[in-house]
Amino acid sequence: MTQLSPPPQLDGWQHIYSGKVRDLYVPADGSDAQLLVVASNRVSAFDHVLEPPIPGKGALLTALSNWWCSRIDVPNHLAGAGSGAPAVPEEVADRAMLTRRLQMHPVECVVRGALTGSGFAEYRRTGAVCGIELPAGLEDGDLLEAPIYTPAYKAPLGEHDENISYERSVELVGEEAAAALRDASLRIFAEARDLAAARGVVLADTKFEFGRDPGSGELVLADEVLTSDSSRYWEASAYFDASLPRAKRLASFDKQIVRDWLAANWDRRGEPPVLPDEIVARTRARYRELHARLTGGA
Ligand code: Q0Q
Repeated sequence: MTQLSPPPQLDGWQHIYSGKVRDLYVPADGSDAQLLVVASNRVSAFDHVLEPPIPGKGALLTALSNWWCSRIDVPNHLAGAGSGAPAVPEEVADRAMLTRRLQMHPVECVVRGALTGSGFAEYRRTGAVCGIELPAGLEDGDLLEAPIYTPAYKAPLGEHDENISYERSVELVGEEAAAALRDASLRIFAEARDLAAARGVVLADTKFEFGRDPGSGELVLADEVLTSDSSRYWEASAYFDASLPRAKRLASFDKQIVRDWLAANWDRRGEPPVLPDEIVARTRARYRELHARLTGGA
């Protein structure tokens, strides 16, 4: 595994955890009502964090998540100024989310409007995804007749998340919460898909995470919302151009450029090679384009 560089010390905050691409802090004064989630510029693929970072990635994904939160009609975890939390340090202000601290549900709420990636792989093996039987003959990237909810169990640190059936999610979080997670996920997905479509972008799939407000018990949307790290977006003009080869139709607004380059230049043994400047620049441009397309450049 690539060694992670130590996360920055932030005035007023204490670092508690680092994922592959984000760092998590709590108020240094010991209060537990808020969290600071800081998106880094790191990029990961095939379970490795790569070098070098992608300049601007953390800020672009944070801006995109904030933008979606402002457009989607569901309670979210973002905490305004005046929440009583320490100030957000200036050096991370454009890539930090100040949030209320929730009790997180251990279920990743994946919604698929199209069949690709791990969902397509499972379908090819079994004809179903997370226990949902699908019609025969679907090909990689095909839109589904209606989006499907395909939850995954959030495995403990270092283990892989595991696709689960809806029934298994009921065992994990209870009947009422499981239904609420599913219904909210499908509703938000439909709202976001329609908004993206109006801007020439296909939202293929996404992963939501929800928590419970410890005070009110309300279900709250958490984590990054509809970013290109948590979602697959395709260019609609290419997707619907049947004359293009499938790989071009599914050209995505995420780290696919990085994945393709690594797949062609690394045997997946040992440490991955350093990304060339050109791959970094193209990946960066792709993140910027998605942000501009969806938000109108705001
Ligand atoms: C929470 N994470 C993510 C993570 C590694 C972030 C726990 N509002 C919240 C949130 C959020 N967001 C979390 N917990 C309680 N309340 C988010 C997945 C993982 C680094 C940063 N883990």
